[in-house]
Amino acid sequence: MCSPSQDIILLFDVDGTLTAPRKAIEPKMAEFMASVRSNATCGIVGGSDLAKIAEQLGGMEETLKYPFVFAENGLVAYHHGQLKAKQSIEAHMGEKALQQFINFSLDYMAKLELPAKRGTFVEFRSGLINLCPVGRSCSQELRDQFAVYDKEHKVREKFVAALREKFPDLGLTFSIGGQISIDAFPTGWDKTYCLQFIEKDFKSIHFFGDKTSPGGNDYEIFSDPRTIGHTVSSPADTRLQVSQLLQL
Ligand code: M1P
Repeated sequence: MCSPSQDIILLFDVDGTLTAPRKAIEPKMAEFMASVRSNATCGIVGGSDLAKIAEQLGGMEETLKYPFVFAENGLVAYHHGQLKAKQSIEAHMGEKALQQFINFSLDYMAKLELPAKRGTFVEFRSGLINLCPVGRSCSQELRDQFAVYDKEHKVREKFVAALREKFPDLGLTFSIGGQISIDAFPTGWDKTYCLQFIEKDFKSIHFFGDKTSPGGNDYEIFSDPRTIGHTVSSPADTRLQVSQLLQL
């Protein structure tokens, strides 16, 4: 095995880039990524927490084979399996503002009529708050159903508009990154947050993601001047574009 080049680093989003949304990585893709890791330094930049990223990437051991794992956009950052930094939205916002925000969100979601609702409408993470109108404990079938319903009825877009109107001064950014939820986090705590951990050590930083248009959770890092952004349409497309880049 040759050692990976230290000149470039390849950063990968998870959902829609390495895996289908919220699904586990396919064996063929996992095998491909192992060969990519032996040719270039690689990192993962996901909106989810580490446990969920690991669930999708074949377990914790497999996930920590990536030298850099940036969970929650890098607000929880690992280098060679060691926790390097962790941000707290709780400390940043303070209890009062947090409760106003959570109470408003729960009230807004309580008034929504949807094809189905389950549980866990607010998931509090270290660096962000995830709001989920259908409830995170929904089945895969209800997840897919909500995604279709949301495309037509713009449930999340309207929710974000209401949040922006209600809380213009909280300094929060809202991102519709996945299929069923909204991530809310302090402005600047998007995926570009992770770049501070690597920008001095690599000549070029390539980023591969599928939600690279404005409003998508890959947009900021994709368009950041410190990265070379690649828009992919699926894990198969990621394979193709990475193979071309590294001439594998
Ligand atoms: O793709 C990243 C997103 O994945 C999940 O989104 P959803 O459950 O809506 O499909 C969440 O973990 C979200 O926080 C994350 O940004």
